[in-house]
Amino acid sequence: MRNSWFRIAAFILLSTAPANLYACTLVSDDFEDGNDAGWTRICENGSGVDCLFEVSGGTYKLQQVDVNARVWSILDASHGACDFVFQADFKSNSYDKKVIFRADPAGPRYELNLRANPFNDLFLHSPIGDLAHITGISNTVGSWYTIRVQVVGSHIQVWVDDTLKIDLHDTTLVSGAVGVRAHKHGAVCEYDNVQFTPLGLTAVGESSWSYLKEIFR
Ligand SMILES: [Ca+2]
Repeated sequence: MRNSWFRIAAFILLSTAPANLYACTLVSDDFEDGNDAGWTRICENGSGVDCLFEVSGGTYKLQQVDVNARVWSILDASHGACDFVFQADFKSNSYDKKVIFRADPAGPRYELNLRANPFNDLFLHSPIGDLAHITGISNTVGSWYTIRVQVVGSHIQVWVDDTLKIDLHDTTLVSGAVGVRAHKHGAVCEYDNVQFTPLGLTAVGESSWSYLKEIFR
């Protein structure tokens, strides 16, 4: 009987595993190859000329050219419902610096915005409103900062330069891609050293697969 329950549990695990196992893969991009292959450019509320995407000098640059356009780009390999760590370096010639996660190309997404002096704050937006507003994070226009997001189920944690700034739970969005997003008309937001690491079953490793395969013997 005990073995039967193990088989049932393993069957459930394997039945639900593929979305997590194959939808997400480990990706890093330092843009030294001069292109944004592996990314999907999105110019919401605009046509191609209303948003600017450019890889030059080893960084990824996005600009909202038209006042009504929303410019963002999502990392193709991060599609799907998975837990992950997403890290990027970013800077802007204005005060807004954004990354997004659990993003649907149709629009809904979480957005993180690290705003430079005089604001010196960090916002976490969801489609239904602001989830967090952290003040006192000193940062300046034109300087690089590192932002890291870890999402496990409903648990969202955000670090700025290795300091934990946001730690909360939210269930508004349960899946979607990670990405970068320029904000503020005319401003250029610049990205580098993007790393996406899926967590969960993919990160557990071969030992767990050996265990599951052993159950089915
Ligand atoms: Ca680079």
